[in-house]
Amino acid sequence: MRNFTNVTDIGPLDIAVKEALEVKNNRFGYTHLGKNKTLLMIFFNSSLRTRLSTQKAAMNLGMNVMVLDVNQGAWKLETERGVVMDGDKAEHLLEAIPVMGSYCDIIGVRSFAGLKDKAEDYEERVINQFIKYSGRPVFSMEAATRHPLQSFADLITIEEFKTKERPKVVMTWAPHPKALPQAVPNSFAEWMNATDYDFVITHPEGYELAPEFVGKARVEYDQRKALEGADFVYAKNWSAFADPNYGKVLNTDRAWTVDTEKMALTDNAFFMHCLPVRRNMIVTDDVIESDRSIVIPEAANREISAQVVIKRLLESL
Ligand code: AN0
Ligand code: CP
Repeated sequence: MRNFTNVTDIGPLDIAVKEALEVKNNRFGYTHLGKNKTLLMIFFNSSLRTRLSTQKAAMNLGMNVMVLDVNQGAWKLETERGVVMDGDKAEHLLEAIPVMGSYCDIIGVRSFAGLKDKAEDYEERVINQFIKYSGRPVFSMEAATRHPLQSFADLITIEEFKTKERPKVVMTWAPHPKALPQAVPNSFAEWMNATDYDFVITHPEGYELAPEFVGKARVEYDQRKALEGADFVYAKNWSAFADPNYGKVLNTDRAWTVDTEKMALTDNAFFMHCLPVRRNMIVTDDVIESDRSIVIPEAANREISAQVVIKRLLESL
């Protein structure tokens, strides 16, 4: 694997999940792969899980790890070519990327959607520039339109907890006070559509995701109807995708919050969320603390998804 930005990069999902479960049982069995190799993790945005789980995964593989928070201590970076750089940005990404590439063997990048310019976000300009100019394998730690390490961890988690061959998985929009990217729901949909699960998306009118991510999923605007018989409830907020409201918060209606009454409509479903989660906006205390909440094992699997991805990148160096 040369780069990892979406579901197709990982190949057949049954093989990837099998490898993940193997790695989970033998985390330190591959330290030879990372010896004298350096991972550089670059963050344009905040992170708790991605930062720690990816660093841990790389350390499990015997790698050295460097972390750069671009907005804390580095020069402010210009990303657009052709700009007269007479403002507050001291360095251009086009120099910074090959320089960063020269100090490492693999690069992880977190760069969220700006939610202002849909074309710029959906062309994945930032991570694509890393792929083009770094000379190194690059993996996404959440880019503008996808969060594949999260989706891979979600898939591993569902495979571990499912009791039916073909579970019903419902991704539900839930309210949040601030505008969030579509990366997590886009990516989750992309990965679920690559399985044979019964996959349903529910959200209020106006929150339709890009058709290429919705794919073959069923879209049900009635949240209660969507939740009927669900085996997994995957809650997430996202801002509007459709024009003219791209990146906007259209409502914060707590009628969409996942609570005990909604969970009672399901087939005793497990509750999932990528975290960080705002309690009593996205999900009530009762549901996230219930014995059907698997948000902690889900987060723990971020170490495993990252380890499989970095392992495969190391194997292809
Ligand atoms: C981010 C998002 O929704 O994309 C990261 C989630 C993993 N969430 C927030 O910014 C709260
Ligand atoms: N789920 C996730 O990616 O969390 P962080 O934003 O804390 O990395």
